[in-house]
Amino acid sequence: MHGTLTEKILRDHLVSGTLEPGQEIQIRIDQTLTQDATGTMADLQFEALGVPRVRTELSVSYVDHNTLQSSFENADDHRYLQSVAAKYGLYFSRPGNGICHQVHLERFGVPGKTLLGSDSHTPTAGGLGMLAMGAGGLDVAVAMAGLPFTLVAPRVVRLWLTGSLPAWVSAKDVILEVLRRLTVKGGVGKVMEYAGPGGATLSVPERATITNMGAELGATSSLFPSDEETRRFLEAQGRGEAWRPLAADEDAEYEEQIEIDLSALEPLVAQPHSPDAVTPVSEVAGKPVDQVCIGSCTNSSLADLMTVAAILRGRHVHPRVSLTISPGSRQVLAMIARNGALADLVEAGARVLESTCGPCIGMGQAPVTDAVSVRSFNRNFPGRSGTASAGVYLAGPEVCAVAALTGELTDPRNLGEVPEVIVPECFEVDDSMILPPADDPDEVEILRGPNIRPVPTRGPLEDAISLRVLLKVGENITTDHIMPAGAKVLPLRSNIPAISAHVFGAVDPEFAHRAQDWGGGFVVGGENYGQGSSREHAALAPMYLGVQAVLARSFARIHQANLVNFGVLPLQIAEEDYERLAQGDVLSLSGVREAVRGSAAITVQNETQGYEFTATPQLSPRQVDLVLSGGVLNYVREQVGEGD
Ligand code: MIC
Ligand code: SF4
Repeated sequence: MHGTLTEKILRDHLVSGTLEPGQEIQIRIDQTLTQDATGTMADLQFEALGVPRVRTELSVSYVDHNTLQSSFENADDHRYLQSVAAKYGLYFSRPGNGICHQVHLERFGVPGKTLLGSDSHTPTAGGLGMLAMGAGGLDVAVAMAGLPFTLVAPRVVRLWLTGSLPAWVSAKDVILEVLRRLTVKGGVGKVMEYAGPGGATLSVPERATITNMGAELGATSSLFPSDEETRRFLEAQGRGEAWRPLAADEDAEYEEQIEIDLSALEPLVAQPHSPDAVTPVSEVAGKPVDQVCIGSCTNSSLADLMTVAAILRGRHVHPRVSLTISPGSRQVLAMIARNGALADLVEAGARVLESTCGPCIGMGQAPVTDAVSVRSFNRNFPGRSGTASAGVYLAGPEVCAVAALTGELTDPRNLGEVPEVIVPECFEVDDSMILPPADDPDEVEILRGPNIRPVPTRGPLEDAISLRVLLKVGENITTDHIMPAGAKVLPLRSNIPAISAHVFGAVDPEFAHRAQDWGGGFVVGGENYGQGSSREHAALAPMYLGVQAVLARSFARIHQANLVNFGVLPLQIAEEDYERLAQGDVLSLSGVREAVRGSAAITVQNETQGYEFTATPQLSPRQVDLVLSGGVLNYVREQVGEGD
């Protein structure tokens, strides 16, 4: 990684370890972000650490996910988050102010700094030349306490962009092309570093669309250099002083190089149910569409919505299509309101929603049965829209807008000239929905509603475990499979006993009962187990149900860390062993603690089928003690206890 931009930022922040790909390193975190769906757990954990004030340069608590208040839970959580922010020194972005990643890009991101967020799309800020990463809430809470973040030093890939985007082709098509080539596993353990003359032609929000969806590649992060375009964006936000130039050295060494000629791209879509099932829209043209949703942290910038408005202006949404628009931030909404684009959207028949995640996380707008829904979002995992039978296509805002007009997937190039959009030189800045921390923290009382329950823990890792396989799942299982989101389940994010009833809900509704009846057990998975979101509930709730270990062919980075943080053992198994295992098999593991301590393979006896195989703990040296203690909270308690 010598001379790469990634190396420069990591070196500036290195606390311990060697910058060799694959080695465990610790880095200083300058900024953190949390959002309401993961933030209540993060804040509860931060409170438990007993630190009086956050020790970062900046920590922001956003409310953008759980904004449908159909009962008291979400409102209670928001009030709790606001009181924690005031007391412990976080800025609080109120509900309605916008989606965390969009607002962070606009108002807080700084080139060359590190950002850790309890949301997998935190690398959006990489569009500004920031090294931004997603993590579980507990890891973010620890970073808020001023402690370094541990990660495996990444391999660095250079994505060299040449040419410029043709008419009707957008930044979304760039990242869809990368996903088409590399798949949802293609970025695991890597930072995707974009550069080249083509990159220089892209605006910061366009770059952010690309770095945002690096999460779908499984990448640790994605970033662009900080150049004149970055300066322009920061100056337009009234934050010119935050700018500094940053780029990789000319002779930087990369593990892999990929070249993309922007001029050769065409409008693409990701087909149901994976962001890497990418095909040109022309190949699926003519497919009737029921719903179009535009927004999300991927594509909800001012330019995106002005482009959509310009396409829709003077036309009307097809009678079959329900079109929703979620502006990325209050800034975007205020500006389209003033410049008339909002009126164009409304007149065309769009349903304008709050500046929040909304339909992206199934917080309302579940489409009709068997729907085809076309979304400018980043994830189309099964069931995520709230309608199990729906098929979601991911596309750029242009393809979405045109589908809303024609009522079918359409190659937008058929519409003729692309309408020209001129983004103003200055954004309207109004931070009045961002509350600074209290001046008198001692006076602030933490306000907890009945929905906010303590974080459960388990006992230390046992040496001998004999339990059944509760469930066997396939490849690329997402955290949406493990711990569904949506309007019904999300309000339970601060209440693990309640939310655990929904674990694997869409895959096997009997899972939670079976786990309880069988006294816990194991989950068996294929490759890239736990890809997708950072939600630690996908580890915490199975742990609460007694899941002792996950035996999988490989794990996604954030989910692996979350399993360890809550004392669930991640075990790697070979393909043939994966094939043989079946739900209900009784597995006996012995000498577990010894094997974990020595990073050795564990012998597993399949009592039901009568054979033996091995499973290898997937743990970094630092994680060994955590898992032996039964998770970070136990580990910290032990350490504190020993100190007494
Ligand atoms: C998502 O897009 O899946 C989420 C909701 O933003 C998650 C976080 C969460 O589950 O709260 C993510 O991406 O990490
Ligand atoms: Fe919100 Fe969707 Fe972005 Fe997740 S991916 S932060 S749910 S807009």
